Amino acid sequence: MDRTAQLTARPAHREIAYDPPPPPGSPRLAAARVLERNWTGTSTVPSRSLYPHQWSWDSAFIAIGLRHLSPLRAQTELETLFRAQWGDGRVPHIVFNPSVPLDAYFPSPDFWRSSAAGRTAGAPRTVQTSGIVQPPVHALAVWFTHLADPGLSRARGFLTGMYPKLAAWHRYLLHRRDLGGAGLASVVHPWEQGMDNSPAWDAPLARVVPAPGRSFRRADLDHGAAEDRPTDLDYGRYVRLAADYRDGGYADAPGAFMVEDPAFNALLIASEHALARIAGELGATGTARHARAERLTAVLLDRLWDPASGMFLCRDLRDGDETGARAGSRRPGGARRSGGSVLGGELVPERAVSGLVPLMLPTLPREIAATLVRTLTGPHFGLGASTRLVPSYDLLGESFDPHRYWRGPAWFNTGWLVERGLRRHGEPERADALRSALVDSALSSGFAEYVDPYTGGACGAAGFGWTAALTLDLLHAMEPAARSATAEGGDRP
Ligand code: 9WN
Repeated sequence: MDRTAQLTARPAHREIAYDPPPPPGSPRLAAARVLERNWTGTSTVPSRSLYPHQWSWDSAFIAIGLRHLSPLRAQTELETLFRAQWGDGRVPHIVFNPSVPLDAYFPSPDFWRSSAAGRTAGAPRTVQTSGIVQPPVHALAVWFTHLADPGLSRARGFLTGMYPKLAAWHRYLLHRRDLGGAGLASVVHPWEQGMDNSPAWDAPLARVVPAPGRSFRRADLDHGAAEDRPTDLDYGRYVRLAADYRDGGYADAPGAFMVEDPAFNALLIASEHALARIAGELGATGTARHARAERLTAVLLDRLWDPASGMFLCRDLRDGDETGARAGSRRPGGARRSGGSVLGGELVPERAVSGLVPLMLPTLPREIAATLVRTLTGPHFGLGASTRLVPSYDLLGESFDPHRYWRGPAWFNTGWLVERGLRRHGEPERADALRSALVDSALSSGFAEYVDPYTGGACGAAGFGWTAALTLDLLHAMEPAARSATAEGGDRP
């Protein structure tokens, strides 16, 4: 597509011109077809059936792949998401498509009631969203998308438009969500961390009194096998937590569930490095942001590193806090430490893939990176030994299940993050092997949402957005021209 046409093009339903067009029958074409099917005109749904709206971290991963096909669409994807940003800076985890029937996904817009319940927090009036967030992969995605076509990006003012929005997003997380007082962002719902049903949530969730089953209807079971999805009891707890948050006006006061998670914070740190790069590109200095990212890396180590497990763990801020043990007790302004003290909580003794994601961080001490690689390739995760992929949970853990949501299967976004980490920390052969395994299983599974870590068998939704997009990114990196390019060191200080 010529440059003028790209600049003036309005994204239209299924009207896509790829430059260069993928050859027929190629893996690239197969992935492009998934992204084409899932494109709505302004953004990409994770899955036409199971997830028919725009999801926050999905869109970031999708843009990272889409940029290789259409930098304009990748920019549009991210701009659409940030048009739904709230006044307090939060980026909602779902942006609802008003033309999708209410019963297609639960919880639907009439559950979240964002524009009314979120008014004080600055929820937009014209678009309906959820009120919780997802991991902040966005600055990284914006930076990578810019690098795919800097000329187009500059001509459209892409970075100039996105920078203040990204800065407000990070500010929200680093201030309003620093519920523990140590500097890390906390999640207040398992859906916020994106690995919804991880065994790491079992103990913190056990304190939550579930909403009665008759008070809601799950839509996910219309599309997914019940034995692969979270249980009804877990869903009742998810609903209770979200309803309490909503009924408190989405105010970020301490509540029944408050967890500092390693992947969520590692992505925030990597994105802070990317934001520093974006600032530099816009003529400002990114030094302060790089320095903050380095400080946060040190806090992450201090708060979440567990030498005995050889990896990072989640910190449950409510553990040992009797006053927080009453489910649903959200005490605005209350439980937050007095006098600026730090909430202790306890590490959750469950090995989940979240604890390996910080391997992507550039300023991780050498011995920590080496330990993470040992854990990844040891018996608990088995990479290169019992599996070619990265399981979402400890292969030896009591709760391991190769098919159930985030309790064992391999996901493509976490695999992609770990692949980057291996490459960054001097493990190119392991990274190459993981990359090949990710591409092979994405293709053979029909771009499944996730796969059995042992067999690569497809699970969840087929034609899944980030699986296709990240496959494109990995395929691109395998091309000789990309291998020699250095452009992407965007999250390096
Ligand atoms: C709740 C959309 C999302 C992903 C999450 C994944 C799943 C939703 C659900 O689907 O979560 O947000 O209904 O289970 O766990 O990571 O963003 O693909």
